[in-house]
Amino acid sequence: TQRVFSGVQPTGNLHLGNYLGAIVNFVKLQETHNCIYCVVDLHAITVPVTVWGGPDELRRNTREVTAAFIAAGIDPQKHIIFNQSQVAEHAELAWVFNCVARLGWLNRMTQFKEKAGKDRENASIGLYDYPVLMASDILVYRATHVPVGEDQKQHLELTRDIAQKFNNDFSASIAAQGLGDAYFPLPEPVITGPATRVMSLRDGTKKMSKSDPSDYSRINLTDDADAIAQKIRKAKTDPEPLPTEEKGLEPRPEADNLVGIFAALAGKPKAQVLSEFGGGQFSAFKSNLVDLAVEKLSPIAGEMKRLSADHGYVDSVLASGSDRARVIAAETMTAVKDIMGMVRKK
Ligand code: AQP
Repeated sequence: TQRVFSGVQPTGNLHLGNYLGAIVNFVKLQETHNCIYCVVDLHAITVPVTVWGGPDELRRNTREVTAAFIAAGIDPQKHIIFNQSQVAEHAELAWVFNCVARLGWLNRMTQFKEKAGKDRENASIGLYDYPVLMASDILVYRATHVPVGEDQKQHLELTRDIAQKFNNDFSASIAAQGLGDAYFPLPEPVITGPATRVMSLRDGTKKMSKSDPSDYSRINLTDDADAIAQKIRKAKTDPEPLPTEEKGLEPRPEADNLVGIFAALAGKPKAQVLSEFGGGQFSAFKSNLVDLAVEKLSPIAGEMKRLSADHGYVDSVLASGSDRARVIAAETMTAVKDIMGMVRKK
């Protein structure tokens, strides 16, 4: 059976990159798969508390991401929406995987290098271990498909390496338990669509990011129509007209980004967007993009606002999702303990 898992951190400023790179695909996959979508609060706390904001912010942001999932169209009754800290098995399996993953593998992770920056001695151990916790998020549900943005590709490869090493190290025991040749699947990243890596509106070479100090660098999912319009109008471009062919976007990161955003919001390929707007000026293209973005994003912003204020409802979605997630996760932990030879009450 195919199962989808993915997560989003409750670290504030949920933006168009999170939406087009990940959440849009979460919504699509629920038509064909059983899906588990997680607000990864244990991941959020890997950065300094001054950055994740402390308890009030964490509560607010957890409810906001949950609201975004529902507002974007994920059905919390058919699928599971929950927050990571309510299912203890994520952290438990992460410990086991800490003993499977190799230091050399983690030393290659580029996100750690970027997020730790120059002051690496001062980074939390959790930040370093982030990809191992992510592997356990996915594998505790034995998920087969993981919709993510391009930036998470390397972490998915590590997840597969961990799954494979566990399967190899314990292959005899897995077989002896009657679990076949391999216990964990090797999960596939689902990185699709014209906007798998949305770039900053101020600099086409930088990823659109929650932590960029300039609010003009990103479109937040909570932005109103005026904010969306202003940010798109001010978005950096070059002076040339839009190219007529996709090839022409290659040396022009800002143009490529805006065309990719348009294509993703309109649900058409970039080539089709260029066949409409190629040869024209950015001003005309941008005003069409404003209309499209407002049409697609305003209803989500409105619904997010309404839902994130309704703590009773949002918290009950998370509680019910956690209860359902925990059943699956507990089965996996039991099997892992049996496979590894950890004695338990039967
Ligand atoms: N710019 C992006 N384009 C496409 N996809 C993106 N994702 C993030 N940024 C982009 C995808 O969104 C999902 C949730 O990501 P996260 O909660 O881990 O957020 P993040 O990657 O920490 O977000 P930022 O904005 O990049 O935060 P900072 O500023 O802390 O670095 C993931 O699937 C991710 O790929």
